[in-house]
Parts: sequence; C-alpha cells; structure tokens
Amino acid sequence: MDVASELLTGTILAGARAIRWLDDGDPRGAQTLAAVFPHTGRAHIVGITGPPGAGKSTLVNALITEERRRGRRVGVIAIDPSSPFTGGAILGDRVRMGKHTLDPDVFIRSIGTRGQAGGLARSTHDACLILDAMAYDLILVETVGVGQDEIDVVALAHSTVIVGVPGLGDEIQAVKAGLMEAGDLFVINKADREGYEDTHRQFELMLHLRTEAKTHGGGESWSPPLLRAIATKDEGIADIVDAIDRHKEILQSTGEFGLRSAQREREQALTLACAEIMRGIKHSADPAILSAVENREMDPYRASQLLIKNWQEKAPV
Ligand SMILES: Nc1nc2c(ncn2[C@@H]2O[C@H](COP(=O)(O)OP(=O)(O)OP(=O)(O)O)[C@@H](O)[C@H]2O)c(=O)[nH]1
Ligand SMILES: [Mg+2]
Repeated sequence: MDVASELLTGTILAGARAIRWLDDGDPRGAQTLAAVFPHTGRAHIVGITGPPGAGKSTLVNALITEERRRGRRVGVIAIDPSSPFTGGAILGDRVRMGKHTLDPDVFIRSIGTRGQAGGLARSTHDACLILDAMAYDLILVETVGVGQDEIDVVALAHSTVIVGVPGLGDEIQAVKAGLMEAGDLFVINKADREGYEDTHRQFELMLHLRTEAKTHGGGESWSPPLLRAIATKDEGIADIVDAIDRHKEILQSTGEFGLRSAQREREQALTLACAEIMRGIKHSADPAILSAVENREMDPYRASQLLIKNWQEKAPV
C-alpha cells in the first residue's frame, strides 16, 4: 500500500512520513496531500493559545484524556516556540503528554518555528490536513499567543480557546491586543493560584465590552464562555470539552463550520501561490538589474517590472 492509502486507514507511521515530506518540501508530500485531500474537512480543529507557561500543554493533556473517555480519536499539534536546536519545549511536552504516546488513537506532533515568515502556519496547515485525512475527530493545536505567526495559526482553527492565568497583568494586555477577538472560549487556568478572582473579573469585563461591540454590529449566535480550570488536577476539564462540543454544534448548525474550512483552504491556496511567486522572482532576479538599482541607474519601479517580466519568461507554468 502507498503512503496515502495507509494514511487513510489511520496508520501513524504513514501520517508522520507525509508530514515530514511536506515539511522538507519533498514532492512526495504534495502528491500524498493531493491524494488524501478529498477525504479532509471533517475534523474539528481547535486552537489552544495563551501566554508562555499558562499550562496549555497540561490542559491539552487533560483534554486528550477526557476526549478519549468520550471515545474520540485525537490529533495534537504542539508548536514549539523555542529554538529548533534546543527542543526544550518539545521534550517538556513529551513528558506532559507522555502517557498518551502509546495510545494508537492519539497522534501528537511537535512543529518547530522555522523563522521563515508564514512557514509555521503552512506547516501547521499541512499537518492539520494530514491528521484530518487520518480521521481524527478532533485536532488540538497548541501555540503560544505572542506573535503574528501564532495569530495566523489561530486563524486555522474552527474554535479558539484562549488560556489565561491569575496574576499576570501583561498577559491580559497581550490577550487584549491581538487575541481577544479571536477567542471562542476563554479558560482561566491555575485557578488554585492567588489572584484568580481578579483575573476572572478582568476577563469578564473584556468579554462584556466585546459582546457590546459585536451586538452593535448585528449580534452573534455564540457568546464565548469564561471557564475555570486547574489542569494539573483535571478540574474543569469536562466543562471545557462540553463547551468545545457546543461550539462545534453551533458552527455546524449555522453552516459556519464548512465556511471556516472553505475559507482556510482558499487562503492557503493564495498563500502558497504568493510564496511561490516570491521565491521564483528572488531566484530568477538578474543581478545586472539589481546592481543598476544599487547604482541609481534604474529606479525600483522600473526594476520591479523587469524582474517580473524575467520571472514570467522563466516560470514553469
Ligand atoms: N498550580 C498550577 N500549576 C499548573 C496548572 N496547570 C499547569 N501548571 C504548571 O504550570 C507549568 C507550565 O505548564 P505547561 O503546561 O508547560 O504550560 P504551557 O502553557 O504549555 O507552556 P509553554 O508551552 O512553554 O508556553 C507546569 O509546571 C505545570 O505543572 C494549574 O492548573 N495549577
Ligand atoms: Mg506547552
């Protein structure tokens, strides 16, 4: 059997191989993806994001346990925010999610940040498609909510869970700045920590303001719940899974589930095309044109036209 057929039967080794090919730009990756793509679009993709150390991995681990209890197969993509050379976070996650690594119905995959703009979102999207084709019911994507790359990753998800913790003023700022609007569910983890009540109030206020803003814009059928958890003690986990399920049901009943998936694939096609063109233009750039610009013999607009023309003449399509 080829990798695509094996993957469709849920074989973990085949899935891991396809994801590696895609990451390495090996043409077999794109071929495999093309073969399995018609079988995707079913998995519920859930982003879990929040500040460093909020307990996201611990929470993901607890969520896997609860989802498995409910009979679901779970894929996990953990974005490693640290340098690809240290692998510190990956090792930590292995320990935290370790008890699930022997379960054939759980697939955990770590993706390192590559430093290439948009590269992280592309790898994550590819991995989501592969896990989707492997018929995982749910794909949890853990990422630290800090930069643009991470916000792009969040945009992949059908449902986004924002994880906050007590006692971090700055963290509230980070959530406010970029992620508040993206959140579908809010969880305050480490509820055993001092300051929980204050943080809860701050989140409540932010959610209230957001709802008001949205209502002026025509209202919404879903009001994001604010939940409490102690991930290390498995407290509040069933409520989170219930809320994730409810969100999925609403997305499905309103048609939003399919719309979000469709938009994701559409954007991916455009993003891939743009990246390819950029790469092609840089690759085919005539050094004579570039040095003419450097020496102020040609202006950048004229040069850009020539660079595009040269690329089009050499472009394979
Ligand atoms: N007190 C308390 N500690 C917790 C709770 N959840 C997680 N922790 C601890 O917080 C620390 C960080 O947990 P992680 O799960 O690695 O946090 P993370 O958000 O995945 O961290 P990064 O991926 O590095 O951003 C660990 O020592 C956990 O044991 C909780 O509910 N209460
Ligand atoms: Mg983590």
